[in-house]
Amino acid sequence: MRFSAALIALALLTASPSRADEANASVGLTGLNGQGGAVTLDELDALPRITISAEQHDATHVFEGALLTDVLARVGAPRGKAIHGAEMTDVIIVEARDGYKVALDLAGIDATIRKDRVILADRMDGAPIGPETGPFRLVVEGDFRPARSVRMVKQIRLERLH
Ligand SMILES: Nc1nc2c(c(=O)[nH]1)N[C@H]1C(S)=C(S)[C@@H](COP(=O)(O)O)O[C@H]1N2
Ligand SMILES: [Mo]
Repeated sequence: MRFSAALIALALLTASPSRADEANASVGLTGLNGQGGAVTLDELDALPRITISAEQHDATHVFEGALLTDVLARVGAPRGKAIHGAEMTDVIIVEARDGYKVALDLAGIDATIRKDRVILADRMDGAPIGPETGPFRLVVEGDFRPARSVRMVKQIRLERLH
């Protein structure tokens, strides 16, 4: 009896992460030289905040977060004028908890090269994205179809192709 009550309590806890768990939620980061890092919800909140309107199944949603460029700076990713030559084959692999993966080119997310912005979002329509499809979601401004809008982002890795 006691054991099954404990099991039920455990199941409930697992199904609904507490606020504290969510605040500690993070995305793992890996730089070009394999250096590791992470960004938590609090750290993402402290970066310059960007708002993007994006189509999601015929509805327009407002996503808020930080530039992927600013997030990747935490693991030393090249940006701006530093992106040239060898950096032109640097790719970003964004991986989700369900195994979904999307690759982007580093040059393609840089504000000195392209107008459309790419953010790591933690809020949608004024509220946290939440644990089911978030707490982190990739948003690529200007995309017609949200196939690159990775839900449940778990890890972001940089790699140089050669
Ligand atoms: N983690 C994860 N993110 C994902 C997908 C997925 O299967 N897993 N599908 C993508 C595709 S193909 C689309 S069209 C959109 C759909 O997002 P929505 O369900 O919020 O409308 O999510 C994208 N992000
Ligand atoms: Mo899709």
